[in-house]
Amino acid sequence: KGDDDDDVGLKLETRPKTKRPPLYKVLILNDDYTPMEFVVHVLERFFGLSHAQAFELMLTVHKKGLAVVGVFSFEIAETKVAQVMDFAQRHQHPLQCTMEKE
Ligand code: NFA
Repeated sequence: KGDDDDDVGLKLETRPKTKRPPLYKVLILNDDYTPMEFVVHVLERFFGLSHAQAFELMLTVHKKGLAVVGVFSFEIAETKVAQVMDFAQRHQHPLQCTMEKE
């Protein structure tokens, strides 16, 4: 492709930019000390799960070692992690909650 033209080297947009913001998985990790009922309560309280859903997901974490408990924008994920970590610490349980880019 020659360059003996009069364009200014700028790419014109073709498709419209509709890039969505990245999503983040929030994970709960198993440990040997946090009571099962406490984890169920956390999942109900901070992730809006029913008691049955929360119990099932708690058991998944207990058996597999960890599970994704929700997928959120960065700011919401960060808030969920902070809320769970603060709540666990206040109750002196070692429960761990983290986030990772999806
Ligand atoms: N493993 C914990 C127990 O047996 C329960 C638990 C589940 C802890 C999920 C953390 C996350 N008491």
